[in-house]
Amino acid sequence: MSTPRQQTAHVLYGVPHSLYTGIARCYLRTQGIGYTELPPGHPDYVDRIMPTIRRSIIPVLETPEGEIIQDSLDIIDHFEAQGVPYPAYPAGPLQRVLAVIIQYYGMQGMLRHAMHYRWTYREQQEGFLHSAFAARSGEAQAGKIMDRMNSYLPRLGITEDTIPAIERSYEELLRILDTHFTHHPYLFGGRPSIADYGMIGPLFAHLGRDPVPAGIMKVKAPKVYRWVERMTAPGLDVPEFPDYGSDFVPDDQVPDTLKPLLEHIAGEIFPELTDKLAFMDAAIEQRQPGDGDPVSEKPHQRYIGMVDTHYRGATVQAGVEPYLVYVLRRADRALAACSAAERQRVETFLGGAGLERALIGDRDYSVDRREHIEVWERRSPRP
Ligand SMILES: N[C@@H](CCC(=O)N[C@@H](CS)C(=O)NCC(=O)O)C(=O)O
Repeated sequence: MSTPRQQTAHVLYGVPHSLYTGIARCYLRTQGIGYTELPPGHPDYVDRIMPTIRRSIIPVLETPEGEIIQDSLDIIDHFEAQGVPYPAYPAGPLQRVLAVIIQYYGMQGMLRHAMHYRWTYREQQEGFLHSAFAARSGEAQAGKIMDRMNSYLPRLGITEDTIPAIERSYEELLRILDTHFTHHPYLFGGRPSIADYGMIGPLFAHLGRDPVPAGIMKVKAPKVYRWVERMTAPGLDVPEFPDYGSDFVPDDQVPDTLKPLLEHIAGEIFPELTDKLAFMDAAIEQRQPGDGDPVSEKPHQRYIGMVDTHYRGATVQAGVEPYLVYVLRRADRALAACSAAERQRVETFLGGAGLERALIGDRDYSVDRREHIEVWERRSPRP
């Protein structure tokens, strides 16, 4: 094993075409945190990081003090706890809960769009993808890894039956966001929130970069393309909004142009999310895991099973990832910190937007991360 790097800046292990690395990278750039990006093939990653986190996954952040953090969300939370120039969690409970739900949509729901546009159009963008994968894993391995990625499509619910709906969804999303970003630089106002960081994952690494979907974005939604540039720039990149300021919209209000996005999300994440939660409820009931038990047998296994469900009316099978609980529990925690009156206001809004079932709520389990591994939390379920 090699000894820890003598480093003065943070190291981000990742690659340009990785969805979750993009989330962490945008955050570091926005906050002006110096970092060096190294690929996961680097000896430091292979000899030191991988044995610590017990799987090969990116992004991983290594701090100058030698702390190792895997998970894009945890990397954000690490810096939020220290204080940053542009905090990403809105203080208002409604904005905060909605931001978590939008973040979930970006990090989980939009995997389908990202993977579809990358791999279904493989032939048209083979050279671009090959160059990226060869840079990460070498010429000899690139083709094999690309084939493996390609083979994930069915378990993500990307099939002949769902592809037309996925494309309609992407184009509708672009229309909605293009209107929104005509009026606001970021989703909740003057700086990126966790909602923006969730959405930038797929909208940068795949949809904003791979030739076929990036072309669609540039032609159909130039303001969204500008937001992608804005999110990947250092600090705030807002020449179109010189007087806007860097605050979230005041008084915990929801911008009118964001409401169609919430409708879009509600129309798409159900019944799939409800079905996945029901599957997880049953698995917990049957397996009765203890507090701290890993969510899957091996750390790299992200699914605990497959569920038959629907995506925009089409029948699909989808892998059930306990990680979704890890993301969405943040909404419950925001609500738990509210007064009864605030809670009522948020719940009424969620009910009106058809999003109340996005809360994990009163279940006797949660998902935590301990020693870099996702585990069931049974002790005293949060919130
Ligand atoms: N929840 C993780 C997901 C990270 C993730 O899925 N990373 C992908 C690349 S974008 C990866 O390393 N996959 C390899 C694997 O899981 O074996 C995060 O947010 O950091």
